[in-house]
Amino acid sequence: MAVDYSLYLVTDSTRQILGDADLVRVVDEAIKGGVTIVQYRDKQNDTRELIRVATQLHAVTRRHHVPLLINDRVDVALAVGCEGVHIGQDDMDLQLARKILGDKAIIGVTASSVDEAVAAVEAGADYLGLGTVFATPTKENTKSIIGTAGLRSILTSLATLSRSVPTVCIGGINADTIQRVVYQGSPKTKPLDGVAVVSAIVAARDPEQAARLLRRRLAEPPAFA
Ligand code: TZP
Ligand code: MG
Repeated sequence: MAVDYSLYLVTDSTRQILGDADLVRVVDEAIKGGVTIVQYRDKQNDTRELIRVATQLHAVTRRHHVPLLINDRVDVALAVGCEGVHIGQDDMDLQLARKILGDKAIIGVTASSVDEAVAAVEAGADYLGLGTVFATPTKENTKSIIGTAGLRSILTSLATLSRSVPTVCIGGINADTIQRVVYQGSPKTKPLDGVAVVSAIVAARDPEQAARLLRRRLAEPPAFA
């Protein structure tokens, strides 16, 4: 079944971003507002807690027929039986993750350069997360800020490959910046398949409305040009 990457929610469990809100509820509301895929990203909790929260999130995402992926942790994805994982350059090797999770799993890879993106496609990634586009307080130890120019050069290189892989971008994307990353204006550019956000939804007072606004911006013609 084709995966809809158009509005990709990445979670954050830190109180700076989540505030007093309950993560499971945030995810439920965000999906009601138009989120199409969810990645549970939690760098703090221990394994037992990760599995507990992921199981709760999976109950919600399944109800809405939206895929749930786990950041970094192939073991947690396997334990929970969710749809896949998202791995970075320092995480488990893609082929090993594939061996563990099987062909049906969705395996996404973060890429910050043309070389990383091409290698991930060749290794069999199901989609790529491209970034960090704009500097963001949500991810402080970001290795590389690629900007819209970096994003464009990766997309242009990917367009020359024989295998086409969906792409989403991440980093500093919100209602104000979303159109700048989506409409990059080059006919040679492979269009993005989606945008990934953390704080634009997780930190919002009303995650459902925040997701709706992002969807509206995705559907509107660009406000600049
Ligand atoms: N990877 C690159 S940037 C980032 C991740 C997980 C965080 C993006 O957070 P925000 O709040 O959408 O800028
Ligand atoms: Mg990682």
